[in-house]
Amino acid sequence: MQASEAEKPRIVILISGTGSNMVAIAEAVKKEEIDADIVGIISNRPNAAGLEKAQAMDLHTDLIDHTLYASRDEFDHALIRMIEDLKPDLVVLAGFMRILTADFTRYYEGRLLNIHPSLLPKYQGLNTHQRALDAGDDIHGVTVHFVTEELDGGPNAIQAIVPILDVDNAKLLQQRVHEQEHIIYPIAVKWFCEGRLNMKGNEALLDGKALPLRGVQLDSRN
Ligand code: NHR
Ligand code: GAR
Repeated sequence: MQASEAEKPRIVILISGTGSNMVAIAEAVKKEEIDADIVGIISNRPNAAGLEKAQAMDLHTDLIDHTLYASRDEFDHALIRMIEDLKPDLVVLAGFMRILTADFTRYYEGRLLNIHPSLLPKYQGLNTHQRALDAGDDIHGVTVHFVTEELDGGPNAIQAIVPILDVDNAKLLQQRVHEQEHIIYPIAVKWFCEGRLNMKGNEALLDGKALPLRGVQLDSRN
């Protein structure tokens, strides 16, 4: 391997399901829009559809079944060991559905990103699309944020706003949010790999400047 290749940022992506965000990031790397190496895709679910998609893209995959561990602590420590074998510079949660312990989030602090389907700090946790509809909101969206111990509480890097339509339901809304996810997650990963995006204290910085609470905001209505 050439020295220049060896120096590329190393990305590990954690998934639990479909893996469409993983694919969006992998395609951006393949197209050289992101200058990085994806060194592994790790799933906690044996039947995650994303595993086959990763293999079809010739990416290294690993499986760590959380049901085989007695506690969250034991699972997270085994997960850290599996990730460390891959020596990542960045760990990306892409539809990874296990809450992580403080030991894990502290270990990867500042190099751990997640995508969450709401305009954080609104609607942390699960079932976000239905909750936005039930609240009568006229906008919804998706956020990429640095992961800290506080669930969906770490500093935001980038968001996309998605309009809520009169005819909407959770499924339709989720589909439109998903399209935006595939745009903003590769952007955030690219910024990180270029050294432009980082976390300091409890703030996300872009080009050395603290980002506002919501992060950089894209508006899909424009
Ligand atoms: N861990 C920490 N500490 N902080 C975050 O911000 C995290 C995290 C782990 C995952 C992704 C997340 C989201 O974007 C994420 C962010 C799963 C759950 C959950 O309740 C909540 C949030 C997120 C992912 N999981 C259940 C659990 O018991 C299991 C649900 C299932 O398997 O379907 O872990 O929203
Ligand atoms: C995405 O919509 C992501 O925002 C969401 O899961 C989906 C995964 O899709 N994440 C969460 O809900 C985290 N709690 P994907 O597997 O196709 O990338």
